[in-house]
Parts: sequence; C-alpha cells; structure tokens
Amino acid sequence: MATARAPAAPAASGTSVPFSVRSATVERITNETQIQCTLALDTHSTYAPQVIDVQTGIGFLDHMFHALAKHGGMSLTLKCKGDLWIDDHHSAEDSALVLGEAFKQALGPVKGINRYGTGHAPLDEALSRAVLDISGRPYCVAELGLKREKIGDLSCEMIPHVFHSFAIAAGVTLHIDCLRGDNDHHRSESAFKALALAIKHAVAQTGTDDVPSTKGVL
Ligand SMILES: [Mn+2]
Repeated sequence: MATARAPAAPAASGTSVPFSVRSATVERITNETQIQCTLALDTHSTYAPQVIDVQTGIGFLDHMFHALAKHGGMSLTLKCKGDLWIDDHHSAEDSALVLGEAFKQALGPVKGINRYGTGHAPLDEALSRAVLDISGRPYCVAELGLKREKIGDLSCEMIPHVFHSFAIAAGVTLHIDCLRGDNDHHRSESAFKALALAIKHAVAQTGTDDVPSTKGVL
C-alpha cells in the first residue's frame, strides 16, 4: 500500500495556494481483487475541483460510491478488477476496505476536526440516518431492511457488508439505519447519501489543533 498526502497544486503565479487537500492513494492486490483508489476529503472549485471516477465492475456499487463521494464533498477515483466470475462478494468487500483505508490515511491524525457527524438523507419515500464517530473504535451497525436479492448486479446482502468493511478499515464507529422506504434502490441510495452527509460533517476542520477526545488521543 502506498499513501500520499497531495499538496495543493501550486498557483500559476508561484504564490502559495490557500487550500490544502487531505488525500491518500491506496493500492491493494490479492488473488481475488486488484484495486487502486485515490480519495481526497477536500475539494475546492478553483484549486481542487471534485473528480469522481468509480469502476468496480458492479454498476450499482459504482452508483453508490459515486453518491457517497459527491455528497460527501470528496474526490474519488477507484478502480477494481475482481473475480466477478465467482460473484460480487470480493469486489464489493475489498473496494469498501480500500475506501476505508484511504479514508483513514487521508485523515491522518485525528485532530482539528468535528469527529462526530450525523446525516439524514431522503430519497423520495425512503429516509436513512447515519451516525459516525471517527473514534479509532471500528464498529458498524447497519440496519437497512432490504428485501430484494439483488439491485442490478449487487447482492443486497453485500450492502451492509460494504458499510461494515468501510467502517472497520477506516477505524470508525458507524450506525446506519434506513428508517423507512418501499423501494430498495431508494433505501440503499438514501443510506449512502446519509453516510456522505455524516462524513462531510465529521471530517470538517474546526480551525483548531484540538484532539476531540477527553483522552487527549484518538
Ligand atoms: Mn466478506
């Protein structure tokens, strides 16, 4: 695995750019999947425009990760070549693990951020809530109440597994619930969007150097 904290691009004039991007690049290669991921937690219309390009080989998962990045205010490129001839499990799980690892690396030491984030996102009749704590205590409870076997080429049983894998790799505590909704596409998408909003708040910088913990360390 490799990581990089990308400095903001230098301005044309040579003056320093008043904007820095928290980012990381992670590569993970196993016999089951080959994944490259670059995640930036910060975007800026001039200095760091939002770029999203997700290709996991599973269309609906691409759609979900795209929504997560878009509404989380993040840039994300993720490419996975996985053993889809078996099923979607390894590609979906490992992509989420790499995304979580990139999140953790991009964030670096947990200080000067909100740490906690909550998001509610509706999608038509569906409504989801995500509660995130960038705690260093990996845990996930995902209650999505999905009824279908699959959405597109993504097994519904993999959707909570994706949230769980992300949370464990990122080292965060995540509770994510779909509160209501009839359509499984809506229920799932609202859950990813709720997580996006929770992430956006949790990683937002407070302008201090404070470690948001009574322990003094996270
Ligand atoms: Mn698994």
